[in-house]
Amino acid sequence: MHIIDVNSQILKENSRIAEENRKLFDEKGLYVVNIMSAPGAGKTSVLEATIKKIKDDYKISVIEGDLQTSIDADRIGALNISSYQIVTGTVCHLDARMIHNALHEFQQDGNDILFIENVGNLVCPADFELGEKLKVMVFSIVEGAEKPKKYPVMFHAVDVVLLNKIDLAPYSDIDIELLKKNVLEINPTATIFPVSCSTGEGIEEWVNWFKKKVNEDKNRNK
Ligand SMILES: Nc1nc2c(ncn2[C@@H]2O[C@H](COP(=O)(O)OP(=O)(O)OP(=O)(O)O)[C@@H](O)[C@H]2O)c(=O)[nH]1
Ligand SMILES: [Mg+2]
Repeated sequence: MHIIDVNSQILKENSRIAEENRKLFDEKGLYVVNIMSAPGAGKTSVLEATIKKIKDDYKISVIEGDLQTSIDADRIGALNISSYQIVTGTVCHLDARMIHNALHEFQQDGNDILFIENVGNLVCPADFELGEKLKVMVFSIVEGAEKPKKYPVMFHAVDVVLLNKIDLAPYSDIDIELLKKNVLEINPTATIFPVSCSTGEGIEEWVNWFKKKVNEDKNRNK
């Protein structure tokens, strides 16, 4: 009996389209950021906090991925930033084809940064390359210090981990140093920022790092 590994075929085809997306992004000089997390960890809140701080310096647009509703795209629209909603229905992640198709309608000429907020899910989105330059994970600290060990795939795949909701630390028994240690055990090269979108703590540090990274990577591409 010959068993076809459907999963690896799907991922292979996805990687091929992601490469096409990457070429297109490079041609347009567009810096693409894929933001992932479990539902409710704070992806849209991080986007709002980040965009407020950088929107005078860059021309930004946002693709929102959700199972249902345009609630997050509307939140971004309220910042006067153009946004495009991909409704995935039952699919628990965005894939490269969805982004490719969206770009037919959602033109990016003249834009500097495209943020993609992935579907809220701690596992599946990490497997699907979109053609992005930077992968950012938002992790709500109250989810528990052991989670990097239990759900290593996304922690392993990303460049940056934002440890969000640190304002809630006094109300939980979370050990943030242990959480950082566990993240680095899974991904020794991850850049980690403890932040709170509610109080703004740590946002300046993250945004300064991000701006520097965008400028460095863009210069390298020239
Ligand atoms: N206390 C506290 N609450 C926060 C913080 N950041 C976000 N929240 C709250 O957490 C909830 C979820 O935030 P969102 O930004 O919608 O999270 P999300 O990851 O975009 O959610 P989905 O797109 O549904 O997966 C909201 O009620 C936010 O107000 C934070 O730093 N501290
Ligand atoms: Mg959201």
